Amino acid sequence: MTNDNNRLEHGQLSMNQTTGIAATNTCALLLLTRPLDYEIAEQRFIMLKILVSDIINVNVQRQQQQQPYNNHHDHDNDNYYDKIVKHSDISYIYIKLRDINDNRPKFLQNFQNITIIETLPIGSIVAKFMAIDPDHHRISMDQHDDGDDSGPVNNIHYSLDEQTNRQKYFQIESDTGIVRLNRKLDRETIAVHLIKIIATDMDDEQPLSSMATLVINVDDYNDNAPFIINTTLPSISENIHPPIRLGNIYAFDRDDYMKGNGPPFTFRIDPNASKIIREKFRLESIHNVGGDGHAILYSRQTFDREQQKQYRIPIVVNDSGYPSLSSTSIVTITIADINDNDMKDGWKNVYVFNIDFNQQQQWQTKINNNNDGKDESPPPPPLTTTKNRAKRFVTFSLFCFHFGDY
Ligand SMILES: [Ca+2]
Ligand SMILES: [Ca+2]
Ligand SMILES: [Ca+2]
Ligand SMILES: [Ca+2]
Repeated sequence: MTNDNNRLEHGQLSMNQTTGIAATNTCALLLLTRPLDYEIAEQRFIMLKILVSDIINVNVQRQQQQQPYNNHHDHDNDNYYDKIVKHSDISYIYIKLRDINDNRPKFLQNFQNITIIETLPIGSIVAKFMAIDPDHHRISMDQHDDGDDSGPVNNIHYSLDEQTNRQKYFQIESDTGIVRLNRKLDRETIAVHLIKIIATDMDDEQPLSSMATLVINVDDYNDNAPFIINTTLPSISENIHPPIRLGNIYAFDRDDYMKGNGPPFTFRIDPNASKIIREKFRLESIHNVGGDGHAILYSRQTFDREQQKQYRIPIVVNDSGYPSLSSTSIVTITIADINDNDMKDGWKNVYVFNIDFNQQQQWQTKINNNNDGKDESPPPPPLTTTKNRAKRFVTFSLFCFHFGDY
C-alpha cells in the first residue's frame, strides 16, 4: 500500500481503484473494488498494510526541477512545488472472510451408465454417487488454521428424483450416495431405467441442489419359457391316408433373442401324452439356419370323425437358453366330417312318468292321520305309467328318448 498515490485533496473523497482506499485529508475508507470469494483459499485471510503520511510542498525553481511529473505548477508565481513526505505511520488490517452458501454441490461424476443382471438380489449396490459442496469443502483448512469446526467435511444429502423412480426400483442412502436395488428387476418389463440423483447441501436458510443422471441397463437372464403362439391348427378331413402335413407350429419367447435366451426353439410331443395321441401324430422340429425354429405336425393314421372329433396334442417347446426352459402348450386340431356312413334303421325308447294327484292327496291324508308323534316317514306315493290317467292327473312328466343310431 505504499505506492498507492493516494491524494488528499481538500476533503474530496478520491478512491484508488487498485487498492480500494478512498480518503480525505482527515480520514480514509477501505472499499471493496471486486467481489471476494471464500472458496479461493488465498482470499480467506487478507492482511493489509495501511500507510498514512503528511505531505508538504517545497518551492523549487523551474531550472532546478528534476522530476517534472511529480510537480505542481503555481501559475500565479510561476513556481513549482515538490510534494515531500515528512511524517508517516503504518497500520495493519486483518480481514477474515466469512463463508456463505453460494455454491451448489458438485458431483464428482454427474453421469453414470451401468449394466446389471435382472436377477440381481434386492439390496445390492447398483452405483455410488459423490458430491462435494465447495462451501463446506474448507473444513480441513479451517480446523488447521483457526480451529473452526463448522460442520462435516462433506455435508451433502442425497436423494432420488421420485418422478424418475415412481415404481421404487431403487433407493439411495441419503448420507453416502450409494444407490441400491429396492425391488426385483424384470428386463421384460423395463429394460432401461433412467434415474436422477439429487445432491443437496445442508444450508439451513437456502439449501442448494444439483442433479446427476444414472442410466441402468438391465441385462437379460433366461427366466421365461417359450410358448406356442398358434394353438389351433386348420381342421383335417377324416379318412385321409397318412402321412398328412397338418400344419406348422411356431413359438415365442419374452427373453432377449440377441442373448440366445429365445430361439431357435425345439419342439416335441409331450412324452406323457396319451397313447392315442402318440400313435396318431408325429412332430418334426425344424432348425433352419438363422430362423427361430418351428415344427411340423404330421398324421400317422387316418382319422374317423365318428370316433373322435377333436384332438388336443400336448407339445413341449424348449428355448436355447442355458439352462434351457420349456413349457407345454396344447395344440388343437379338429377332424372335419365327410359323409362316410350309410343310413341305418333306428330305434328309440320313450318313458313317461306320471304322478297321480288322487294318490298324492291320499298319501298326504295318511301322513296327517298317522301323525301320532312318532317320527315315521310314510312310503312315497306310487308312480304309474297309465295313459288314461295321464290326461287327468299328470302334473309332471319326464320323457326319455333313446335312439338306436344317431
Ligand atoms: Ca453450497
Ligand atoms: Ca461460499
Ligand atoms: Ca429375461
Ligand atoms: Ca427364454
